Amino acid sequence: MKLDQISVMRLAEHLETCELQARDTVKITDEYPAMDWDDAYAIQDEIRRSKLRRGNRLVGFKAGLTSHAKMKQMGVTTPVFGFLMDAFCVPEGGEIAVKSLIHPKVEPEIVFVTKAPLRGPGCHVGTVLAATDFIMPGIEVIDSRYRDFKFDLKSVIADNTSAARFVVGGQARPAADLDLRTLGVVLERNGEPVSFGAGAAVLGHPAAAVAMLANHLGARGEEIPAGSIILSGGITEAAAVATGDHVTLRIQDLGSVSLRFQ
Ligand code: OOG
Ligand code: MG
Repeated sequence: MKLDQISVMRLAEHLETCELQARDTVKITDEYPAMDWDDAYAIQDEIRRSKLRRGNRLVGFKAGLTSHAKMKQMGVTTPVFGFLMDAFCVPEGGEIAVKSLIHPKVEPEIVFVTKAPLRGPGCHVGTVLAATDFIMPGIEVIDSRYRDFKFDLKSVIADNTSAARFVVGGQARPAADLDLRTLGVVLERNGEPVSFGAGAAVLGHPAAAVAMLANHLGARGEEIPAGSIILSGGITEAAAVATGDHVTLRIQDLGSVSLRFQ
């Protein structure tokens, strides 16, 4: 750690205030270029604690920057991990007020729901599939608190990996019934397809992203509890949305899920 506890607390409060007030900020590494990975996750942990203190419930986790499309779009090379609160969850077909966010984008995700705890190190695709209750389609709404969505990895980790809202829906199916690598994915905005992909875009197999997440948490003494929702990462690059937009994600064999922006 390069930052003292006071700076960690101050940065966490700053980023969460930007989130809650829908205001952007410069990336925090501009002010603290020496901060390291542990500092970045310590800031994210502090934001998580603050939300828990306010009565939010932890419902799961997310992996991000797990596909080449996303890594290329954001100019980074390694996955990042964040947390999901009940307050981020939008009902299927629900509405999101664009004004409550800074510059939202949507991305298609394969969602895992666990039935047994997963604790790294040593998790792999097999252990993840064995602990998975079912798979669902999900749309993640990301909203970086950084100006113009420009950041480096440490800044985006501190900012809970741009997590803002998510919706899951469609059909829930056991992982054993599906080949997650070849599942076709279509994201539509206002009835027009905007991006296409397949599950293998996420680290060759989306369960590999969940295994990385479990190993990351395990290294920090945490596990993925049974009953967690896990977003395995955007399959294609994220698409910007504006007031009036309607977004639908269709995943082969898993139906569709949608959201509206007003
Ligand atoms: C970081 C979050 C990335 C994903 O699925 O790749 C993410 C960002 O792009 O702002 O959630
Ligand atoms: Mg995502």
